Amino acid sequence: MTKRTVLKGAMGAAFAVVAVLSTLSSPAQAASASDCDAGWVCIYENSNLSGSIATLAALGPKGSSSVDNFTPHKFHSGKYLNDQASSAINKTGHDVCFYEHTSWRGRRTTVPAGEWVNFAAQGWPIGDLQNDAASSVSWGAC
Ligand SMILES: [Ca+2]
Repeated sequence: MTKRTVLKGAMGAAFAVVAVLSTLSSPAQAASASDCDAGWVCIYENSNLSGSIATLAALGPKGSSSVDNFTPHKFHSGKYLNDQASSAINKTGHDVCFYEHTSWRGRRTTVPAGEWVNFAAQGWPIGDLQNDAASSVSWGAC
């Protein structure tokens, strides 16, 4: 084996290690604030903007309507959205309000324009919507 061949073999092994480490540090379905595009309100399965994301057309750049029932909607992972939302980021220019029940009823929390919130029943002024409880959303502060 020539010195050149040995070097190539060592480099190949180094690349293989890097590839494995990249896979380990990027678990499937992981997400963060940077995964939410400008112009959207993104809803996350877990707190601190982690887990799978749900993007509803009504909460996108062309959205103007509210969503009265999360039941038919899913996260990108395929998991159903209703009663599973734990955090949300608002990359639009308008406040939105999340509600505990369908048809904009129950406990509620505003996600102000340009900000993000954990749904953790923190009380006024953040709101008192609990974790894994959101079932509808409307534009405007609560
Ligand atoms: Ca959740």
